[in-house]
Amino acid sequence: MSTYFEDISPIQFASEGSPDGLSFRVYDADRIVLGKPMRDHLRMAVCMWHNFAWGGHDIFGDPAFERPWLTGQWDEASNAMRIDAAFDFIKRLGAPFYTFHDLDVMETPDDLRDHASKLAKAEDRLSSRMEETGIKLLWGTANLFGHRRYLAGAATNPDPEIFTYAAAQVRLALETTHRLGGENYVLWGGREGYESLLNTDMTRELDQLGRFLNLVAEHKHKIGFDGLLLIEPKPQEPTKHQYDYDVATVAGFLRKYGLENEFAVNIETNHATLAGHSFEHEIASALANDAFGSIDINRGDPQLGWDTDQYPNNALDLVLPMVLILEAGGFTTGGFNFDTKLRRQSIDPHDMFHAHIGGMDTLARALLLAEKVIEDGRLLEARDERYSGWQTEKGQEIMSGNTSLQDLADDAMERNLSPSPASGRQERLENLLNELVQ
Ligand code: XLS
Ligand code: NI
Ligand code: NI
Repeated sequence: MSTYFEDISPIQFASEGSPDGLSFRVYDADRIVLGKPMRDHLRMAVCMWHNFAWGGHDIFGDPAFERPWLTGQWDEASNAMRIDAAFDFIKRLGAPFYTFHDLDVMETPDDLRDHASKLAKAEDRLSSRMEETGIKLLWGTANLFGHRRYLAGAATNPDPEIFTYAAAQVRLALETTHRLGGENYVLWGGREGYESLLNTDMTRELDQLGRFLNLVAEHKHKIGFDGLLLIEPKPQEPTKHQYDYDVATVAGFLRKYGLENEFAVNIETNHATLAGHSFEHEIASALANDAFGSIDINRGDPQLGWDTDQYPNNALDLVLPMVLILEAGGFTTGGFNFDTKLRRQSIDPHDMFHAHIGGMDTLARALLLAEKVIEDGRLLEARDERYSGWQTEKGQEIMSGNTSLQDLADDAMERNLSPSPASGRQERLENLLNELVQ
């Protein structure tokens, strides 16, 4: 087993905190909230890529993190060290799940057959570490964007041979995820998008993506994987126009290609921001489209227009999202994945703990505040009250589909209807929310 984190004791809940900051002040896994332990509400996962595969390089600078497994070589020894260190970290942290891309956990492959055998080797190691630690897999995915073969996309590539290669890679990643007991499989649209219409046939590319996702759904059923298939919307980056722009775009796309019952969405907080939406808007949009699946809980920076993948640290921002999720019955197979990375100057092993502890406490605090809002009931009642007209016989008749436009028009004429507007009371409700989260 890894020794990299050995001076860090398992992180415990201590409401008063501890001088070194290495304890949870709010996240108390077994604490019951609205009838369920916090652990089961939040279903938190640590991602392999930013924490264990990324070396802290950026577009201007070299890797900044000196981890024993970041040797510059993705060989057998460094890969084994990486997987062991990850499980050691997650165990000490006390998060129940992890997430990975195929290429985060395996040695660099020479070709496709080599990819298959190296992934199988990685699977053995992951499987042993999972058994020893009890840590489970929230979702797996395939990296279809890093290698230069995917410069012009994977499923949306102009070359069917690259589409075929991507199909092979997804088959392997999906089957690996299935055998490891993964609860979901994610497809983030990597480089499925375009830079310029001078060289892009958008209609064709969307048809290719629809075809690809249909193939993935067929295969899921063929192998008996009963987790959710999730698409992760993002508006731009790496391409200028990503096809999976936001939840609404994905929902429309899924319907066009007959996939609305096969895929749900994995919503990332900062992807919502980049799309010009609030996070809660994207959640509400997924719920409205029966497509709510899972969440990547990394946030952006209000001044920066790219994916900074920061740890959540403001519980107030997350109260409304949490209320929406709880009202909808919570996660089924989804959870909160920390698709987060450290700031480049946070080079100590402790920093990775502080970052996740802060993120987990923030989610726990948001959960407790959401519980208050729900138990108080006034906010949700006020919202329902706004629509109370629709509970009347008249309202229900309109929605039942048994009235025509002419019926409504005749009725309105007959009664010479002159309804008056009602206040939306937004400021009153903002004050009420502030009162509740004191
Ligand atoms: C990139 C995405 C990515 C996915 C997994 O912006 O967030 O990290 O979550 O491929
Ligand atoms: Ni993500
Ligand atoms: Ni992202």
